[in-house]
Amino acid sequence: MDGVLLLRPGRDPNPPHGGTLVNLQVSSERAAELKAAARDFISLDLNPRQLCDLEMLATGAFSPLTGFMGRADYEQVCSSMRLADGTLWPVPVTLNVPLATAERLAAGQKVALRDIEGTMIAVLTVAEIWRPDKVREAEALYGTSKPTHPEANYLLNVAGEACVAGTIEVVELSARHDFLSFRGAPAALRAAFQAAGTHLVLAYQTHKAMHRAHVEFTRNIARAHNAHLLIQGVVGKKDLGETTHYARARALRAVLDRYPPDGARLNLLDLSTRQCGPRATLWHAIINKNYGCTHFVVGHDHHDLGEYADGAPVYGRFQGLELAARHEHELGVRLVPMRNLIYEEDHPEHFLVGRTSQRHVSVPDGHSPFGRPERGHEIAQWFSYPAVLRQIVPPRQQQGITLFFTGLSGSGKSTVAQVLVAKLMEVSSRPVTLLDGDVVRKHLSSELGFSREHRDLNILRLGYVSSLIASHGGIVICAPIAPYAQTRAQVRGMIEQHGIFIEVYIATPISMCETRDRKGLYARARAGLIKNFTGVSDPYEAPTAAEIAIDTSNISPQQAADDILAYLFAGGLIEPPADAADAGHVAPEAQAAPRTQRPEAEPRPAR
Ligand code: PPS
Repeated sequence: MDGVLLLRPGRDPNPPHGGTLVNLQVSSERAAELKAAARDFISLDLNPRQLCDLEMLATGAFSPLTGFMGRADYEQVCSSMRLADGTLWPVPVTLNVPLATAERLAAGQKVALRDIEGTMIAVLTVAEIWRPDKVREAEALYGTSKPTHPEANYLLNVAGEACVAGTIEVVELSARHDFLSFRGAPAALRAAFQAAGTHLVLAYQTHKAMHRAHVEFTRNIARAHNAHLLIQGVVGKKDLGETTHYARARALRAVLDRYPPDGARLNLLDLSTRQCGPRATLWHAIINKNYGCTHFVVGHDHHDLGEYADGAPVYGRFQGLELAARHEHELGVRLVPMRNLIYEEDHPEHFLVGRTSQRHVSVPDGHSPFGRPERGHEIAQWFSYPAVLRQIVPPRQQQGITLFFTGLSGSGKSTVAQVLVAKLMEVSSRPVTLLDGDVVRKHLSSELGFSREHRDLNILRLGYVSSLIASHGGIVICAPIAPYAQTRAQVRGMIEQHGIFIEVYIATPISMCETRDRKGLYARARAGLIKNFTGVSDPYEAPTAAEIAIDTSNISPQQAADDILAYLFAGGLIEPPADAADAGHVAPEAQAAPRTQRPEAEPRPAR
């Protein structure tokens, strides 16, 4: 690690991995030729991960790879972190497809690789179709083949069973519309460094925001090495409509003025990381080398996953650094280990290495000792910058909220939801969307019936629409029966990535629902005229840990809506208007403690 690299100013001080920067993009004439011929090609729609990989291959960020791997490279990479020709390369980059797709392909055939919108990105001329040993790959890469590791789970349960390899001709890279000034391909960045006479470049790669300690560390270490800093913000593998990366990119952009003029540059990296701990460290060092970096910052838990649910660490501390350090000479990149930093009250602007203090900041981890900033814990100003926090922790009142009602037919879901919409509109100017069960079935799920499969599909559609609204800071009220606990949990998972999820169990007993029977459905169900009727001839799994539970047997819909409103006020999720009580906008009881099960609503990162 401390070995000195021989860098000769004037020449290329750090050639790409394998010696040549790969460029798979073809001339405009060839692109036109391929587009014209594409009508007869079989198409493969790539998922977000595959699109990221293709872009990295296309621009040379994965040099010396010139395409998705064939079996020979794959096997060597799994067993010894080397390509078949012996070049150091730790991570398989394969194009996995379902067996049924592989069976339609043959060597020599041309395949159109398309993005989510159907645009042809590249043409692959098939050379090899082969089957990977996914269990062996998972063990080699992740140290486990258990699905508790999310990447092992993806590999074993989502990725296709066959792989396709061959020559790739890139016709047109996926269009980008955001942060264009922070998106440079390796060749462009190399040229920019060369034009500026920058021979030493220190890469700091992160998929999180940078706080004061990260900035202090990188600024000092870049100065100590007399190097320019390249902040590589990983924003790859996002789903359509996903907005998290905007907040992350804005947060990274917000620290740029903390560096000397021309001392640091931000680049957004569409890399689909693999969370493979030690191998990821080595891989990222290679990728950054391809971007022209001579130095690479490595944390003790570089791109780690933390712990499994039982508390066992996924990877050992420092393993990545140790692995990369063993190959440092061959890599030709100087590794710069991160250190834990100290905050000293006497020096509020500085984090000094190697001293003791109560306020100890673990830089690689980067989270506040007071809790994860993304979770909305109060953050001390010494930990981060207001401009950064504004991006990743917006005020609770601006975070998207989904109120997910569940309950039997006739329990009062729709009525309470309608009253709640009216009350929310009275007190807040935030947009409120009501997705009632009946209405959703009419417009979104008109072809669905009431089998378990169809009910689940219906609820997942509802969850998807809600997650989109929540990701833009809206308030959504859903009011389906949603009888299955597992499906409700799945929807919670989808939405909590984007905002706050509050389950509202309308716990009115079936006897009361049946007495009301406004639609006459229970009578018909009892008479056997409606099959699979929830509560009568189909199950309803009552929530056991809903944030709010309300039995409408003995309270009015207005009181029920006030209870929910009170929950939102108590959690600081909605700001009560200053004049609310005086002007009679909010019933006085709505300002009192709500009759709820879990009064503490957990704030979520906003996007
Ligand atoms: S689910 O299970 O969440 O997909 O159901 P949901 O979309 O909320 O639709 C429930 C409304 O459909 C009417 N309906 C039935 N409900 C339950 N079981 C059966 N078999 C059934 N057939 C029709 C009923 O009017 C429900 O509306 P609400 O407002 O709940 O009474």
